[in-house]
Amino acid sequence: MKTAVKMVLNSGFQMSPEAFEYLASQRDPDRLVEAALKSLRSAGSVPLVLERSHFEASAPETEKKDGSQPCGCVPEEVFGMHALVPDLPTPGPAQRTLAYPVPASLVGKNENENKNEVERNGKDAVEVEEIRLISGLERVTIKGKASDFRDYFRDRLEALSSILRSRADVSGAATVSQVQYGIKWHKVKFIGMVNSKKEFRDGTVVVELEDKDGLVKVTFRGDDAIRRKAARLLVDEVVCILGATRNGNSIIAEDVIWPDVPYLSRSPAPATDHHYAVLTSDVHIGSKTFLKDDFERFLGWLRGETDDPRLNELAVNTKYLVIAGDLVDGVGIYPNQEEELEVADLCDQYKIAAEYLSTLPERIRIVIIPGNHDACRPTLPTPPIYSDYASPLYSMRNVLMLGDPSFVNLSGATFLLTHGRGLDDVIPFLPDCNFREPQKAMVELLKSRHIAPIYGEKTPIAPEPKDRLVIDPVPDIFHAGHVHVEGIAEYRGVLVVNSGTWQSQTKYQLSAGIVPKPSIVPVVDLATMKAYELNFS
Ligand code: D5M
Ligand code: FE
Ligand code: ZN
Repeated sequence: MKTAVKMVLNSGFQMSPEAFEYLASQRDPDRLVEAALKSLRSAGSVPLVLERSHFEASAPETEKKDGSQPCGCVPEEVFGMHALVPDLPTPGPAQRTLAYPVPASLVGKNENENKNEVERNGKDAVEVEEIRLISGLERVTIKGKASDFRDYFRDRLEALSSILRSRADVSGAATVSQVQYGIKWHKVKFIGMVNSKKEFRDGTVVVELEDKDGLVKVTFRGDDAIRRKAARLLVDEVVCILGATRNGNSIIAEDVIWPDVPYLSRSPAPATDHHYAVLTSDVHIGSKTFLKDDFERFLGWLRGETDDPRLNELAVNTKYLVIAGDLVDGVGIYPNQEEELEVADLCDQYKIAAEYLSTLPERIRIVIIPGNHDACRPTLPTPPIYSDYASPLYSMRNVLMLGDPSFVNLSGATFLLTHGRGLDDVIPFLPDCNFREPQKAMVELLKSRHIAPIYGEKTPIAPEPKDRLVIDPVPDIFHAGHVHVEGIAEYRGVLVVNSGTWQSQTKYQLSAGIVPKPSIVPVVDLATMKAYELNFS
């Protein structure tokens, strides 16, 4: 019971007396807590106080009785083949955390293959190979009017406020426009969006926070701890400020609370056998600096062409290959790019990409999202790569083309996939972050619960009615690329992976002092969530 209660409190929740009584009457209270926390995490928005029902729902008998999925995902709609994708309706707010099963036809499975899998694994292969799409196929078109931006930022404020309010330490927080100035040195606690940030010579930082009806000035000065928090604050992110009113128009900050992810001890994903997800990105096929030999060696390994039994074991059990953008180098991405292209035609680049990927066994399901070099619109969120250009990929039965960002559950592990363009914008503003260790900045994005918090830098954002760049639900694995430097971190039970590149240093990168770390591939064991790094250079 002690462990169970500790787990609840460490995760930022409180527990009702009925819930406590119920847990105390159970044989394995810590297991129940673990299961309940896991299912709450997959459900996205979380309550402040855990009730008896939260634990009851996680009891194994209940699960068996009604056959419901632990995360409450409703299989409302079944996707057909890729051809159906452009006709999908714009998802409404209620669909944010819904999951859809992707039928076997979409991921290309045939009966014989199934039979072999069943024989090898001794269990039902359909269950093992489950791919559930949470989001990533939306195609929302917007006009980009001023009112669209207003509504977009209002939704961002609302979504991140609601994540903040699920934290026990934010309970009772007001909003910016509810802050009362009347009394001198009156304690205040409120949630708002950072509107601006100014640093003065003496180290004082003044931040303006806003909500839809008001604006307050907050001053950060004093000890190192509060200065560090001020330094970490990003414009356009949403936080909770604790402080005191000083006079009629300003507040002295005492603490900042970010939305963050709740701490959850990781229990292994439902995959019980060692199934691997191979994560990569930034292949840049078509570029003169594409490391063809290394990439071919990598594909050879996935096909099982290696003498090393340990490496072969990883390849044979690889279920998924995830490509987080910049599959090709594209055309017209930067001035004079043609001088650095080996293949000048965009369709030819995708043809070559499909030829490469077609050499892999069909049992490996390939998930591809767009990067800024791919054939797609330049704004985030980005729908899947245009089928007009990448038709050879769309014809592959084992390829799933998704947008940026995407939430997809592979064999029980929820992946957040994004190319990572937001990293270019946040790294220069984040203390202790740099382009040599992009995984550190990715951890900061998890704390902000947003993949592109700063508006108006390099990454254009489409003002859709719902802010799909909010990190919700909390993923098991956060996978990005773009920076061309491979790196892995673990943060509060989330495996954070930047999957590097297959491109050597470009002229631009040389002039900007960017040193890529190419040809290294992170491989994740979905049963243990351990990541390996394989070097193909
Ligand atoms: O981006 C690879 C990395 O190089 C990423 O960190 C951005 C940086 N990069 C590349 N080209 C530019 C330009 N023109 N301006 C600023 N930063 C750049 P990739 O998406 O592969 O080009
Ligand atoms: Fe790239
Ligand atoms: Zn990129």
